[in-house]
Amino acid sequence: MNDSRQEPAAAATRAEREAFYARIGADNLAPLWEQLHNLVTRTPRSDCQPAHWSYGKVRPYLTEATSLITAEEAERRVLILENPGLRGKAAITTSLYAGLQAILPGEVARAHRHSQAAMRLILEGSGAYTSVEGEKTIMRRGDFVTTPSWTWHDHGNDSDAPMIWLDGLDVQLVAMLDASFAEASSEDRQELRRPVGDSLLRYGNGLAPVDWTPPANRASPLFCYPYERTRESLLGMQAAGAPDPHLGYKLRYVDPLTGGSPMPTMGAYAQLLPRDFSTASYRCSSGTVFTVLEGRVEVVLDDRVFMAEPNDVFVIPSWTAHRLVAREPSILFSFSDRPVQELLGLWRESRD
Ligand code: GTQ
Repeated sequence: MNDSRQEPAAAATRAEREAFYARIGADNLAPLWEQLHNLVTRTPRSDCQPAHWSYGKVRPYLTEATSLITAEEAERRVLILENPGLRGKAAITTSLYAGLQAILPGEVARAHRHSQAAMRLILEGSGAYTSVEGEKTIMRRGDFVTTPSWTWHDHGNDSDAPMIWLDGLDVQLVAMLDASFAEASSEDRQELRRPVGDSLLRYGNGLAPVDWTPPANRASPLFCYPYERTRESLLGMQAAGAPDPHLGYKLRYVDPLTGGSPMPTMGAYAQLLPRDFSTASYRCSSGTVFTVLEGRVEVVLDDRVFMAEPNDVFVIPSWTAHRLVAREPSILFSFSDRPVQELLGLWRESRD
């Protein structure tokens, strides 16, 4: 046969291979076979870890932050919720950012816009505002407020108490795509072009302006989803029938014009668990950030259990089996990258 044929690869020593890798490395090449199974895993393998932030623990730090820096100086006075498996990346999941923002009476967080979409879930206080594209929304506890990609937004507090909310942004998704743009406004507070509540009246009553056309940022024109309405829907569902064994009574926030998520990169959810209800084990491919609006929920993972109380935040990584056990009648808010995964045909769940 052909004597000039090359020796089979198995004959090469580790040292020979390493020398080869070093040589090709200098030419910006790498051997796939050394990492194939880390790149293409049988199931999701995430550096994101389950984590729990107790509001009782974090709240005093927020007070401390308010005495160390003004909202004006900080632009946004936020403590980032850093996932312990992703330290230094400002990430709560691999794809998403979360933080707790505090704004004191009289303070203003000046207007800016960026390609990152943001959502707020109001945890404490009542009566501060977010203005989005010239429309002011007065915020109350439990309200879900969006500032979609590239919309001007500023926050202010005309009430007489601090306001604290959970911020969720698609920072890591946008960074991964190298698609971050940002711009500061010349005005601290946007000039208002529409009355308070305008978008709720135009888009939140099962109606829409007859000539409505979808915006370029593919976001819902409805910016505020008042908690009293969300709560009413959850309680109505509870009165009408049995809960889903894995999810309890769970609703998703929608863009009323498309039925899709309020913003293309993040989905948001509200979930009611009756007292003593225990969800069956569940996991999905979207790492999910939760906060408790009402009640107390025991979060049961394979290797740990923790109790989530009102305003606590916790995160369940991708493909991590968990059960939620309501020790009191409970309402949870959550958000994730699920709409992105669904659009890309990637999203999966397992109802074990
Ligand atoms: O309120 O605009 O937590 O731009 C991070 C970045 C909040 C905001 C954050 C932001 C904002």
